[in-house]
Amino acid sequence: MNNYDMNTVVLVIGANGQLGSVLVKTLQDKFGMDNVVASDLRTKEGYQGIFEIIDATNFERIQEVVTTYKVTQIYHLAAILSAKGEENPLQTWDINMKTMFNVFEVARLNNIEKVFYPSSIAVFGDGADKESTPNNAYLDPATVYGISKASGENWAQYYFLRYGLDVRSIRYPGVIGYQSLPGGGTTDYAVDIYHKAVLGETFDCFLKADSTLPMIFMEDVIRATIELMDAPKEAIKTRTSYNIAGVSFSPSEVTAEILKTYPDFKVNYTPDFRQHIADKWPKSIDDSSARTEWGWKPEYDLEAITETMIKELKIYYS
Ligand code: AKB
Repeated sequence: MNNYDMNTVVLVIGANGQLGSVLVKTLQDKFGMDNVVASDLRTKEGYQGIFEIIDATNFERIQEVVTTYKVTQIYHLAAILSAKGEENPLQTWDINMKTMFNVFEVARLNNIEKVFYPSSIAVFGDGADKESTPNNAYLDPATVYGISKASGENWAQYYFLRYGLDVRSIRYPGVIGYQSLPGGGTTDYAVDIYHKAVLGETFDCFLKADSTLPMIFMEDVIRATIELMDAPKEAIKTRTSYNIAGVSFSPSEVTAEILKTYPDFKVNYTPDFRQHIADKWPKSIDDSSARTEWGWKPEYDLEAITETMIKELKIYYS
């Protein structure tokens, strides 16, 4: 059952990104084309629906779009991710925090009904157990992206406790989808590897063969996001961010799965600085809070992900 009314108007900031581009379509199906405003730094060729250019470091611009469209919910997906963020740490901090504060402040001042603020497994560091990392593990992130997300989670909780702003958040694992490409993350290899396999090319992996990380399929992560946003307010007991688990695997495990379809597929391993980032992150996630509080349950395992990725990318490249 959906607990929104006919006046729901959703603004998605960062709509051209890996997740944003898929989420926008889901939101359009749910709320109607006229009730979803997609936004990013640049327009997207062939985009269907309402699109506004927003640089989320500009408070007035977000305010303007919120007022013009009478926005009631905001999904703030724009951020500089773990690997890209390390190129210029101070700039990454500035952008990730400024955009977050702008969204939270516009939401507070305009009585926005709900805000979605994604966090990441990047909030974890050496202080957290690597296996079945619990929701309330100690957070000592080792990347500026992780630090910005750990701070953002606390600010989300602050805005809820202090102002009653209904901010909801999920710690995303690496997202795998055929619909869009990731950019600037440490988990990006897990999408790229499928493209190379389908194209018949050798894959150069920037992580070690046995570097296990938590991942999730696009369909699952979109459903998780919508389910969290649809959950009754009283059910949301965790106001920092929720762990969600999809599936955990290493480059060698996904390669083994791909080899079932492409027996000649070759992978070279040349770990770079992203290996150091991956080494600090969990291998698997305990998502019992999300399961208990709003009924989260993943559907795609590695076999199902691989089957779908190969099937869809074959169509895409044919
Ligand atoms: C990244 O690799 O930086 C992201 C993430 C796990 O948040 N995909």
